[in-house]
Amino acid sequence: MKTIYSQDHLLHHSPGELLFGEFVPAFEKPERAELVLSRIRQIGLGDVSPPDQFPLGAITRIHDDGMVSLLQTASVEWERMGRSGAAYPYTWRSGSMRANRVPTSLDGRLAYYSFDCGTPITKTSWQAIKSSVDVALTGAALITSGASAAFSLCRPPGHHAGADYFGGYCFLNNAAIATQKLLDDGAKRIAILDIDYHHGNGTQQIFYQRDDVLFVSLHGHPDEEYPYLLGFEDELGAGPGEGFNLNLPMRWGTSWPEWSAALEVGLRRIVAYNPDAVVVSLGVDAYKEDPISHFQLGSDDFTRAGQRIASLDKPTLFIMEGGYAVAEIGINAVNVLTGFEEGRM
Ligand code: OKP
Ligand code: ZN
Repeated sequence: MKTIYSQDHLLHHSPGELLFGEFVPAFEKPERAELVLSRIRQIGLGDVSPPDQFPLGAITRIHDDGMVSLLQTASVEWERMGRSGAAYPYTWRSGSMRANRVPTSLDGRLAYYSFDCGTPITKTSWQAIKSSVDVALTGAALITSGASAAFSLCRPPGHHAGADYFGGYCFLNNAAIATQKLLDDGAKRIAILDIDYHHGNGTQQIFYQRDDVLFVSLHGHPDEEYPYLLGFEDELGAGPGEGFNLNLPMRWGTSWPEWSAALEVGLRRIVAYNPDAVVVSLGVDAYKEDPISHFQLGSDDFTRAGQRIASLDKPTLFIMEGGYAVAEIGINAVNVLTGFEEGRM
């Protein structure tokens, strides 16, 4: 399988995040993608190519214009105010605050368009954010031109980013943008299977009212796990999208038997939907040694997961999301891909 990768991801390097009251080094760091890339080369998964560049219109199909321009200018505005370091939001809008007017100040717009404190914008972040989208879109173009599978080695990740908010280390929703591109290029129905440990709240929100995208997510139960406010099983979609959202939340400590049973439920739902292609939000933070997660999957379980995803027998675009056990991130991510290839034979 072909991999799409850009070294521009190195231009986003978070100075750190606030975690349970302490400012700690960022878990989402550049070596993550470098280690996945070196594992791909080590086992000879296939060609690694750079992305093509796509117009901003592919992004604004999904995201609010004001948020996209904030991501581009925040660090310059931040510096102009005499501040150093990266642009961090300081407050957030919550349900009872007015949201019918976008603030004009920088801090106001950061409050309006973000939802957590772990997603700072540095001077060079935009170039990395844009390249991550291009990596996803180039993978989508491969699928449209007939590839049976492709791996978009995206960084920064995307599945927490909604139409008008960023957070959770995610700025733009790579999987959603790629999905929309597949539809715009002729697909009728796309299924997104999100196996990252965290709920893909952004992807869910973007497609919640639509029936041309089925969203299926396996994740830590929001009673216990980030992002806490979304990912419950009673979120089924709305309007024309009713019945096209499936959340499979699981408790801390979940290991392969229960996780794979949920995967089978998700796969059956996807089979019934009969999509033209499948987009996999590929996070490997369900791994037992992950420093911020609480599932118990082993490295071989990722191979098994890939094999089972192959049974769908659909063109499949893998998009890199999370995974913070850096020592094993290459093995775990690439195991999904090699498992998939084995399952296809
Ligand atoms: C991203 B992905 C707040 C940090 C809270 C965020 C976890 C984001 C996971 N300072 N943790 O789904 O792997
Ligand atoms: Zn995650």
